[in-house]
Amino acid sequence: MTFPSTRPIHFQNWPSHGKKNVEKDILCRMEVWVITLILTYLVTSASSLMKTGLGKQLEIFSNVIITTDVLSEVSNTVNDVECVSLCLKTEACVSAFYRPQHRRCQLHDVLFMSPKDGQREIGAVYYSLTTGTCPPGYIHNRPLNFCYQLHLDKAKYADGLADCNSRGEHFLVIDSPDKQSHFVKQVTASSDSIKGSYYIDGSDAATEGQWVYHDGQPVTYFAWDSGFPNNVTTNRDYLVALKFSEFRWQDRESDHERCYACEKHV
Ligand SMILES: [Ca+2]
Repeated sequence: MTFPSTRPIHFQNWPSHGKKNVEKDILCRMEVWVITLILTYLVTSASSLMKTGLGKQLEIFSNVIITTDVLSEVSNTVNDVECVSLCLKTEACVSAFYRPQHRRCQLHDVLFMSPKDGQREIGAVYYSLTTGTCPPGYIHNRPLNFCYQLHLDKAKYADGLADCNSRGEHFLVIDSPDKQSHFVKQVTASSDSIKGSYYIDGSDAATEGQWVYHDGQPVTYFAWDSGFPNNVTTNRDYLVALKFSEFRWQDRESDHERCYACEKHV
């Protein structure tokens, strides 16, 4: 799934240093000095934010608020720029709602994908955090440092993988219990993403029973569903996180159309 309409926070709209004339009156001098200090602070803050990441507004969520999977809420937030900055400073934060009516910033550790899951709230805006090489619409789990995107348009294994490869990506590697827990939380956070099973990285097509990642390295962590793998048909050689098993893994065929997750190198 991609977000068709996004727009960045416009830091360039911030006021610039305009007063160059030295005022005769000492009060005016102080005023200029104070304004300069404030502007310097604001520009420095914006610059540091732009160096490390920023937010993209997901306009399909405009005037919508979702109150599940809340990491934290911060009151007396001045604007959406400050809200995105707070998200950036909070390592587990992936996305943020800014609620101007309440001057509140709401941080989340998942990226929501279904605006219909929310409630209507005039003025609410939603931002996906963008960090370095992890673009908007992707999920950057900074504590575990991996970046990926869920694709809800179902495809056969080869077609989904080709789509990932077209961007220099591969199917999502889930090589630890923490990654599996995060993946399940992300997938189940939205009513659209929970509807499908997902192809993830890992296959034993080359040698039955020897599971390897896309780069040939052996798979060392498995989140098998009970009774799996069973290889009941000869081509059950691909890892699938199954929706009916709380996204535990099964060995499955490659010819079924499923959702898939692509991981981008960070
Ligand atoms: Ca197999």
